[in-house]
Amino acid sequence: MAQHYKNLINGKWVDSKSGRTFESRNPANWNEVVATFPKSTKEDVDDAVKAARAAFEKWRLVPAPKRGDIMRKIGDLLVAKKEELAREMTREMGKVITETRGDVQEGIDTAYYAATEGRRLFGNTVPSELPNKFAMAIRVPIGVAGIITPWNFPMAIPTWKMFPAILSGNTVVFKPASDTPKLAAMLVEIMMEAGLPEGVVNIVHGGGGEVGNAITQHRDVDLISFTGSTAIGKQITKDSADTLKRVSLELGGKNAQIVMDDADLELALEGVLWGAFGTTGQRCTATSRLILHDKIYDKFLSMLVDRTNKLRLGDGLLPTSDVGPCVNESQRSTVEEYVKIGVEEGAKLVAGGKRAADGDLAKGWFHQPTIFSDVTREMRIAKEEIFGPVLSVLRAKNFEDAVTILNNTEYGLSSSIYTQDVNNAFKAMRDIQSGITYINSATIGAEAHLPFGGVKKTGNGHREGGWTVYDFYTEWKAVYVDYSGKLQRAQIDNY
Ligand code: UN1
Repeated sequence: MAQHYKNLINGKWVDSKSGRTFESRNPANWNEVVATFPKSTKEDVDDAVKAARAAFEKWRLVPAPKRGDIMRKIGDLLVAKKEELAREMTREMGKVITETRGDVQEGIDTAYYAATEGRRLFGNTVPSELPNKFAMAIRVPIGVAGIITPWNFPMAIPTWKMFPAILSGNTVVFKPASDTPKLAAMLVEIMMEAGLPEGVVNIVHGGGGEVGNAITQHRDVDLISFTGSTAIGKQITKDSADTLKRVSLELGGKNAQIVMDDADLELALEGVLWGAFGTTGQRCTATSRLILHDKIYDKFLSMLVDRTNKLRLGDGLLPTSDVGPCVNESQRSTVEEYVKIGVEEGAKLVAGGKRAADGDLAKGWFHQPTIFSDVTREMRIAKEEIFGPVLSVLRAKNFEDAVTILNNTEYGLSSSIYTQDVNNAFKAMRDIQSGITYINSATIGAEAHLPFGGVKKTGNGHREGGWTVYDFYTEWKAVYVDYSGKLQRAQIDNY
């Protein structure tokens, strides 16, 4: 019998009032049920929001350095359980164990960063224009944060959102992706073990349509942080208009790597293999387009095809696996659909292109790492996010052309250029339209203490990570202290 997890509401583990449940399964072996979870409803969300609201009134008064102490404890527990969490993550969503260890590490880094932020949360003091008057701006917590997260980074992304929210004095209602509920449950268990008071974090499992909507439409939720598709991001923006919530969105991408004719080709090759096929291409930051300078196009493509064909697909827990499965059947179908589209559009299929179902692979949702060459900029496979192991290769005449092709997308999360030319490197930093640019490194590899987020339709201007995320989770309050003992009218008595 598979293990059963419950929701956490006000410090108690409870089933959904609906009595319904759902399963989480292993994408490398669909017969294996990882665990079962409550399929929750709006009513369960109401209970969680009520608990979070009540807890907020106490939590906001706990000194931030004390909140930070709990974050440090969470970090310590994540360190102690890193291997167990990584193995369970591979079992639940498929990416290879070296990568799931990295995902847990990103959570650890975020916890320790939050711990230190407890002793900063800097405000500003500024001179007043009037005598005997003091002026400052301080950060205050906002209230209840609804946190809605995807399955591709089951540890990093929830921690990016929840830890700064909680450190800042807010309380949380957390709805994890229904493909990765176990990792979310394990994370919340750790947060409670570290000593968070009841109601500061609440978890409600279930689907986006039911639980997600109930959170985004809830009158008593003040903040929403969401990572997922652009379509849902737009819907959340509409839903939150009525209640004027503050919303942070992290949406689609169509990231590109440029390889110039002067690049170190071996290095660029390692970069694109990692960027395109790491996490089976299921990262917001994945390399989905490769833009090759005309002069090295043929040579680089043949190096790339050769190495791609050697990548070994398999269960991510096996040391022999380079690439794991797609997360579920529908994700693999999307990949297959785009392969069909690419062929119909006239791109040249030069590697992969099929689902992989030999031997044990038949048990899971495997798809071969796939490359299309001769892709032109108006093709759908050059423009739409696929979120799978499919790479589109385009040809550029020169540096300017390469940057124009790279920018020819409605998204703007990550980007990369391989070049030895320092002038072009600096022009790329200036001219590429994206939230993240790598020079001589792959499109993936964001570090927890820097801003993470994108421009154009990738987001709505907020950033996760580092110091920037604390602007999202706090409200600025201007405070004036007049110690003159008389009415002093600003703008009037002094001019
Ligand atoms: C994501 O794909 O949503 O830079 C997050 C990276 C990781 C985080 C990715 N550190 O690829």
